[in-house]
Amino acid sequence: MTNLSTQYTAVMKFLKDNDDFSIFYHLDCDGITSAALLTEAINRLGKRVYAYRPTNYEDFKPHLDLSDFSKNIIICDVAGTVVGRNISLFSGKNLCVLDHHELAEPECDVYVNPKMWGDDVYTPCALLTYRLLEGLVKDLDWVSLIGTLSDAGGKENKDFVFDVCKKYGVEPGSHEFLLDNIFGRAGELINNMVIEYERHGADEALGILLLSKSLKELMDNERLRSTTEKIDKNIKSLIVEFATKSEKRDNLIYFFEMDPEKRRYASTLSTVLSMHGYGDRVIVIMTKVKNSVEKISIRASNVGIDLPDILKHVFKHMKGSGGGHKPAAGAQIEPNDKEKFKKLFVEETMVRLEKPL
Ligand SMILES: [Mn+2]
Repeated sequence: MTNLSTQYTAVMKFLKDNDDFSIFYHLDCDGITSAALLTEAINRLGKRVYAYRPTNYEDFKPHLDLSDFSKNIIICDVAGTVVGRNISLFSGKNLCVLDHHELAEPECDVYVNPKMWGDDVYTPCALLTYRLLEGLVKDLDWVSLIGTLSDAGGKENKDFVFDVCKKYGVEPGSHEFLLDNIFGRAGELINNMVIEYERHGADEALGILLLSKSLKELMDNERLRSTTEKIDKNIKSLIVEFATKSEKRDNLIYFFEMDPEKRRYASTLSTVLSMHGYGDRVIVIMTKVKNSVEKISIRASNVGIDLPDILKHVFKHMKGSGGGHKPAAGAQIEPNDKEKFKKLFVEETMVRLEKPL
């Protein structure tokens, strides 16, 4: 039978039998904290990690060159299905995959996913890694909690959140996902590094995390603080710009054309807007990303509409593509079709409103 303890044995064997490791981690706070926990565990076994690779799912393509990486690769927080589809990339390597997404069985040396033993509780990779390697990194519960909260794992893992908060004398807060505490804020600081400096920022955040001996030291880090201040300043001015320049239709839909230079803030901006005053509105942020592509990001958190369905109907009448989830979706059109898109999007939304305004 497969369970946490059989997989612990398998991971420990992988770590003890081998010597040089490269860690591939997902480019977000859950991936970064997972990589930090793994690194500490490896170091405490008297071994080293020689290379890191922050990854997007899109990276796992045939052109990904692995020749510069160690023979032993650990991948964390990337869906096993994505690894499995691209398994030939890793031929000749020893591979260990730690994952919390859907169950897959990529042909690798070690695969760990709680769903293997029927555990369907939402368990971010930082919590999985911690539970797996607790014997080696017990004191790093605070690192695991930062990753767990950042990946929206607070709601389903309240006991863990409350235990760690109690240990550090922290009030867990009252947010649905228990994000309104210092651990949640630490996750924001780390994710901000990725927003501002992308792949390089992820590596830098991992380095800062590994050098921080405590949560306080992490929170006091000058680089993390100044990056967050920079982003906050930019978001604040974008909110003002949104309020004055967005184009309002039917008191419901707000179209906003964003400066391509600020594109990396689009997702944060729409989240902040939907939390502050625009929660029951539809926010449509449009950015020209190439001469031929206009990218559109749409949020409708509390409106009762199905965005992918609306987009499907819009694209029956014009060129473009889109999809996503009911309250959050994305689309791509040609820049010349902006007005056409706006008109169709308003029409298709208004006929599908489930509740009258
Ligand atoms: Mn992730």
